[in-house]
Amino acid sequence: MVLSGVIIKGVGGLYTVLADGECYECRARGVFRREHISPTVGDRVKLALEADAYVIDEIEERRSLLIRPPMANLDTLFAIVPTCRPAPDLLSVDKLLCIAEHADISAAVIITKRELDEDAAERAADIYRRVGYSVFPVSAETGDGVDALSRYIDSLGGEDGDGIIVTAFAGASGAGKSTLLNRIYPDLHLGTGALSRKISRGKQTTRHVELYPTAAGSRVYVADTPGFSLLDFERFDFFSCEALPFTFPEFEPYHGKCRYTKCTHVCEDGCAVIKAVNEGIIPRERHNSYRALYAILKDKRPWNK
Ligand SMILES: Nc1nc2c(ncn2[C@@H]2O[C@H](COP(=O)(O)OP(=O)(O)OP(=O)(O)O)[C@@H](O)[C@H]2O)c(=O)[nH]1
Ligand SMILES: [Mg+2]
Ligand SMILES: [Zn+2]
Repeated sequence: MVLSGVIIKGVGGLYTVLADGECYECRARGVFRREHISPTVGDRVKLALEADAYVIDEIEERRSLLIRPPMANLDTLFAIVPTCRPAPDLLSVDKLLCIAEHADISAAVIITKRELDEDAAERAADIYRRVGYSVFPVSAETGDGVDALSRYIDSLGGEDGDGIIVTAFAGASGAGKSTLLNRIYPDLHLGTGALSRKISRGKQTTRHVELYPTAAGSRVYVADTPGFSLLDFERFDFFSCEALPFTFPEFEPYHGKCRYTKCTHVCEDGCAVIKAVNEGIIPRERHNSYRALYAILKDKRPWNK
């Protein structure tokens, strides 16, 4: 008998697969390891019975695969940005959004801990609203903004349809991903961490990716994921610097409008993107991230990926 399901958790070579509403703990066939394919949370898989135990027998072709957070077939990525404590690192947020855009994954932005500084939360929210993302400033402490976010997550399930919708909370360690998930879904009881007092950074409390159901009967699942640390920052899913401008949705209206056809939009005269930045249409913070990411990608070679 063959079962079809989705990997919702994988730790140490042991996978939890949700199939027909039941969870199966299983291992993967050795052939995947030999072929250097890692079964990943979000993978659609087929299970086969082998000597009384189910094993992952087949992994369906992936629509997308992210390295960080390690997830397959994401439908929506929530980029989690703290208002402060730790200070928001917009470059890594923008990098995450670019990777999602490049992989054709829809994205939304959540600004956490807004009660710590409402003005700063609004400023951060404004940047991403101007880009065109759905933005949710929230406080897990006071509950402000949490209902609107919860309704948005519910709405991702649509009216009907089958199969599960895979979403994830991703962002810096200590940004408040697990705390917020607990606030929205009190049954989860996820572990959360205090910030290191000395460096005001998260201490990587969440250690593995796991997908959780959002509500009884809902198709929408949301993953809590381990936060990034500064060390991870250099790792970048590889794509060329030529592809980078197309991962900034707010550059869209300006493609083909620069003086030079090969304009990189970094510093050229007659660049339509830079003009839009100077006119206050494109947020300057975003263009700063663009330039920094462009520099990283330009130096990147396939072999030092
Ligand atoms: N003031 C305030 N603190 C918050 C809020 N949300 C989370 N925190 C605190 O931020 C710290 C980190 O929260 P976590 O939920 O563990 O952060 P995380 O993003 O899951 O971190 P990792 O699992 O390491 O990636 C904890 O001390 C939380 O209590 C909030 O809305 N307001
Ligand atoms: Mg966590
Ligand atoms: Zn240009």
